[in-house]
Amino acid sequence: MTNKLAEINAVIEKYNRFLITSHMDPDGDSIGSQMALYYSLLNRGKIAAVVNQGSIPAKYRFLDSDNIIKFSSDKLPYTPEVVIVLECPSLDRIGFVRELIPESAILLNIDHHNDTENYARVNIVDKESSAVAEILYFLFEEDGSKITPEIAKQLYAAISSDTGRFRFGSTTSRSMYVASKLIEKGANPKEIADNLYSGMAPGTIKLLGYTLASLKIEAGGKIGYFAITRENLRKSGAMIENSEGFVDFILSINGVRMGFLFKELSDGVVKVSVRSQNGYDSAEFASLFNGGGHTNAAGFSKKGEFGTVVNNIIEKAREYIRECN
Ligand SMILES: [Mn+2]
Repeated sequence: MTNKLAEINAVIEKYNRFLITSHMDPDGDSIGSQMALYYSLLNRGKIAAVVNQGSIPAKYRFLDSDNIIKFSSDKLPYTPEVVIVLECPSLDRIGFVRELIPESAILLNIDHHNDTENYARVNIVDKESSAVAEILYFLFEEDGSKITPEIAKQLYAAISSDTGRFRFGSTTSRSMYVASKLIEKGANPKEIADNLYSGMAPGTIKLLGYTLASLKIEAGGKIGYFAITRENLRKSGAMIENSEGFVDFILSINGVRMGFLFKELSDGVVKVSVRSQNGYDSAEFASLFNGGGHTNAAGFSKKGEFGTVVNNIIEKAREYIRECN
């Protein structure tokens, strides 16, 4: 990886105008990584913008109190020479930001998904990294870029959120090493954890209650799933984006190897989050429905009547579990 890090730093050194982006509906790793890279580029005397499709979930808003990330397809005030795509397995996933990339731009891709395409001039895809933020730490270290307390905060928050508070199988001694270095450089674990995991609105807790109460267990206890219906969303008064992290409760249930959260969206689409452990592969399962992700966490969307879609997917999951045995 070190050679590629040097290659990316050489491109950054040579050019001045940058666009940073990530997958639509950015998560904690996308947001923290983009913010960290943005501040680092500024410290290196560069001009940079961050543009995403979607919005920032409430719990990550503390990472962008300066409103750096733009969610509009308006033309940039300059022509970017280099576009850095973070945390994004394919270029389709950046949505409308594609329209802001000039033909002439050099693309750089930094990711850690299982199925990332090599769509850029330089591609760093490191599946061993728990978060893109972990790769960025070594990118900054490679060329001696200063990791300010602000940058340390962003990277630490990204790693904490992508490892489910340092609990997922993706958590390695290297993730912990990087986290410890980030604390040395000014990240405050308590403050970041309070921002990420406390301060929930009452409606979010109500929605969590409805979601947990919807639990169903299948396949002799190996499959568990929750649903968020339009009805429960309305009753709770929460927004669908407040449900991030709910799915992670599913693997806390004794015996559950594969878990799902089904979200009934307003446009007849069902959004499905997949979690798995002990040899079952979430990304492989999601790929049956044109989705993707990691071994232990993946996702996809499917159009159709909510109950029918849920039943079909659970049926497929039973088959999948049988085949793995
Ligand atoms: Mn990530």
